[in-house]
Amino acid sequence: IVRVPLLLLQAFLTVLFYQNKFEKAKEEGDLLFFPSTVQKHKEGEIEYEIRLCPALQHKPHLPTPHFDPRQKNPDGKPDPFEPPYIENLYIGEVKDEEDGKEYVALLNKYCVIPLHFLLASKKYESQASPLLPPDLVQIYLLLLAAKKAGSPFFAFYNCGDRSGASQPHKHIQLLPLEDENGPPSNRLALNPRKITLERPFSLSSLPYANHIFRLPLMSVSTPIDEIEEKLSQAFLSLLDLVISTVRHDPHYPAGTPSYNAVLTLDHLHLIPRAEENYTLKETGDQLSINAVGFAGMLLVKSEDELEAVKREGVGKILRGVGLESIHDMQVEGTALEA
Ligand code: B4P
Repeated sequence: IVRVPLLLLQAFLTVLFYQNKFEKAKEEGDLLFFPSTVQKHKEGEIEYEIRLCPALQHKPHLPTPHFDPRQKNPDGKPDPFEPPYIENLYIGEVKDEEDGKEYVALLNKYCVIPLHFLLASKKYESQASPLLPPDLVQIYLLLLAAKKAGSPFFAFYNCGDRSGASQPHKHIQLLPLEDENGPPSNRLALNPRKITLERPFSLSSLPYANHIFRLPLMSVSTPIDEIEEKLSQAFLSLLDLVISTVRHDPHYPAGTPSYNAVLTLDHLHLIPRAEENYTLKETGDQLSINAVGFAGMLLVKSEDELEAVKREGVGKILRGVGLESIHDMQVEGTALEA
């Protein structure tokens, strides 16, 4: 079987392809690069990363769009993930072998970490709709291909109007990893090694509701059907727990819940979201938190914001935009506590 994501990724990760593409897109103004610095910040068992990116202060703020799963392009704004694509951002396309569903891979226009790219559905789908089996398979194949190419990535999906998403057209994002054990929350999830496979669990050391599934070891030679079955089972069991969690919050608005998904080759994480933004007590600044925040990587735009975040505590901020931990609520069906 020709696994297209492998070929796509190999081409993308070729230094020459990437550097040429990246530099050309930057030079011609199609890609905006925002330099940043990173600090580690330990709270309890987790070492968060806080990225300071002052240049983002000049990025135009996109208002939260309307997320209507039934309506295409609900705000009537130009859709950056519809063809014709900006040639300088276009990486290539992949097609799911079973389902025939097509995706386009694009460089992230607003780039904080080089190599950040997106996988968008070719036909319009709503960002409020869940990840479907072909979505999960294609992302996982890309993660496998990236690891094989020696440049590991993780993937994330901001689902719904409280998830930190700014575009209504379905897109999954992929970021390169500095640590092969994944972003901070994944490294924490790897710790409880005694956890049995094929059951969701939560990390009780994190102060917000989180639902995690440890994935079996799969490789580029694992049959696609098997990858699809394992990932779909993981996603559905976690989505059930997200729904149970939001049902326990009497103030949660009716309709589809918002959540963040983080996918590595080890785990799928789903985090239910109550709010998009957190208002810092000290400065009054609003922080927009997306799935990258729940992967354990926060983004701030000034030194003052950075200091305020450290004083307020990243855990408290994430709890402020997430939900109460499931452990405090005795939700039926919740599995292991790590
Ligand atoms: P969404 O799911 O809609 O929203 P987002 O990632 O939160 O991005 P947002 O646009 O709100 O970015 P923010 O200022 O908070 O994703 C939309 C994606 O499409 C984004 O990646 C966006 O850049 C991209 N995009 C928009 N128009 C595009 C176009 N025409 N062509 C291609 N891509 C387009 O944050 C700025 C950036 O930093 C975002 O990419 C964000 O994902 C990233 N980021 C957040 N936290 C980070 C962290 N801790 N470390 C590094 N990067 C981080």
